[in-house]
Amino acid sequence: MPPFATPPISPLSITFDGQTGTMSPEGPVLTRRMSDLAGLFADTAAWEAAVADGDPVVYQVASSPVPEAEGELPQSITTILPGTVAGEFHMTKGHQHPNPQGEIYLGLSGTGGLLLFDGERPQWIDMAPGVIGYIPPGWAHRSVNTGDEPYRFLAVYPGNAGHDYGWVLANGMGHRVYRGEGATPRFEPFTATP
Ligand code: PAN
Ligand code: ZN
Repeated sequence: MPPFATPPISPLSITFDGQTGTMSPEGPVLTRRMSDLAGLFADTAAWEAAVADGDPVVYQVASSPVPEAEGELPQSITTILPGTVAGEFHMTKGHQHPNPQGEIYLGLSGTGGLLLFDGERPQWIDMAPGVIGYIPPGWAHRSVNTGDEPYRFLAVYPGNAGHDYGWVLANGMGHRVYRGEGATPRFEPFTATP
C-alpha cells in the first residue's frame, strides 16, 4: 500500500438521506443540547430558562466512518432544529480550524445560513437545498437555522483541520442572527454574552 493511504479505511460508498440527516454506514453521532451552548446566546436569562425547561436538543451531527486523520476527507450531516432563544436563531457553536484549511457545505433540506468571520469581517451565505457554501481557510464558521423546519447540510472537511471552539467564545462571529420580518433574518453586531 502506498504511504498516502490510511489503513484501515478502504474505498467505500456512503448513502445518506437528506430528509432525515442519516448516513449509512454511520460513524459517531453527536447531540448538542441547549446546555452545551453556554456563553453563546446574547440573552443569558432566556438561555437558562430553555436549559431549565427540558434542555432541548438544538442540533445533531451524524458522521460517516471516515476518520479525522491526516489525508482523509471526513463527512458529516448536521441537523439544526428550528427555534430561537429570545429571537436569536438556533445555531451551531461555531469554530475555527486551527490548521487552516477549506471546507465545503452542501444544503440538503430546510433553510439556513452560514455565518463566517475572519476576526474582522462577518460574511453571510444563504443556504438551501442545492447550495454549496465554501469556507476558505482561516474563516471561523457557524450555521444558523433561519426557517421553521429542520435545516440540514452535508459538510466535507480535511481530516487534520481540527476544531477550535474557544476562538469563537473569545472573538464571537461578528454578527448575531435574529428572526426578522418575514423570511429575512435580522443581523445585529456581535455583543459579548454577559
Ligand atoms: C461541521 C460542524 C458541525 C457542527 O461538521 O462541525 O456543523 O458545528 P460545530 O462543530 O460548530 O458545533 C464542520 O464545520 N466541520 O468542520
Ligand atoms: Zn468546520
